[in-house]
Amino acid sequence: MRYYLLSLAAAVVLFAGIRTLQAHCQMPCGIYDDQMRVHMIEESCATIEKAMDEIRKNTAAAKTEGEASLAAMQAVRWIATKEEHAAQIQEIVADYFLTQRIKPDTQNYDKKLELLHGILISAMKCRQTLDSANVQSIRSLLDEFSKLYFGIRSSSLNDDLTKQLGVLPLPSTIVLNLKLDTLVEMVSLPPGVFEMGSWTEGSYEQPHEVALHWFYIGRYEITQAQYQAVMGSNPSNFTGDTHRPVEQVSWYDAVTFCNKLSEQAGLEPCYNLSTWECDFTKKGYRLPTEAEWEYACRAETKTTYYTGDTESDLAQAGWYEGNSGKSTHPVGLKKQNFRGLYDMHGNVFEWCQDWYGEYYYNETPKGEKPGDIVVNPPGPVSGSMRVIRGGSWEFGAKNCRSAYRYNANPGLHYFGIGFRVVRR
Ligand SMILES: [Ca+2]
Repeated sequence: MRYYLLSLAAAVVLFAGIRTLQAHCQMPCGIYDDQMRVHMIEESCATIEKAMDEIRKNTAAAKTEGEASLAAMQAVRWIATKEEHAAQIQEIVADYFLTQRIKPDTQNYDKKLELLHGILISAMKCRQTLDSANVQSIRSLLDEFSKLYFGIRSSSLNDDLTKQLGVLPLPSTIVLNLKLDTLVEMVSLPPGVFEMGSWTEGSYEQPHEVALHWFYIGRYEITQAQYQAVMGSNPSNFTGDTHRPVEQVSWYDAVTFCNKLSEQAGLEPCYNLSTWECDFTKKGYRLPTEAEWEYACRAETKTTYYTGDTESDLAQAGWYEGNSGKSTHPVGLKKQNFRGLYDMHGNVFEWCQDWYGEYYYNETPKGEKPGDIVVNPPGPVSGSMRVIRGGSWEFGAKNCRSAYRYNANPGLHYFGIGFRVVRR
């Protein structure tokens, strides 16, 4: 009886293993749904735990031959289920997080690898044993990994700040379908602390720590098709493909677009179109603050560009003087960053919410206590120029750096300036 059970189990395990390999493609659908992947691992843990219980129950001594045979069948089903879910955990960790999401130049790289490796080992033990301690081990490793991956990344944060920054909401992407099936795709960024600025240029790029609440940001620059769908016109210089970014839009045009987009989505607009003030408490679309823009661009990297430090790294990520052929290009053709954003380097400069303050980084308001980190800095209270970021098709490599700051008159319509939107 025992031999029969074991050989049947082995056959089912083998079958389940093959089925798992065939059923999942290498590139999971919706690959930026990080939180969904974590949730799937949690669900698999619960299923494995239940399977372990059921297998134990069913392999306990049965009174009659009939009962034993039925129990054996039940146990085999649960073994297959346990096997399948442990394999799913291994697949998510190996094919999704380790292969696609965890990059060597991001913070806590070694620690993240160590935790993910631990999960792989524990999942393997779940396949081999009925010891639920292995499930607990996956849960605690996953919890630690999630804190590093999604959460606050500075040891200097206190509980108050952690509370203030909040947690990342689900879902991790939202898509607004405009007229003509024109989609505005937004990616959620987790709350966190990062070093804004660089030592490359003068003190106006003075590095300093900044904490940001979670927010959504457009995966792409706003395209001409999107602008046309919302505003009913396309002022761009480089026409011919409506997936190129819109340009020749002033800062005022950009925020007017944001308000109209909010109305279409049934959200409260952020801008007062008489005073041009932004109400950050509203849930509608708006331009990113300068800090939000750089946080989104860097996506945890500390290098000059999100792809590395050299000009050839930039060439992979963006359209700039060296590769643009003196024009914009359809959005999304270059390499995305770790958060799945495109064209943060080059193509068109992007309007930011902030007034430009040359010395703002040195004057950035500090928290109430010494050593506190500024949270969601909104930029100077007044000014004459607005910040633009990221460089453009006509600018050189150093102007496309993650930390590079530039500015323009908010009334300017220029063929090198467009924008992307954010919302809460
Ligand atoms: Ca850009």
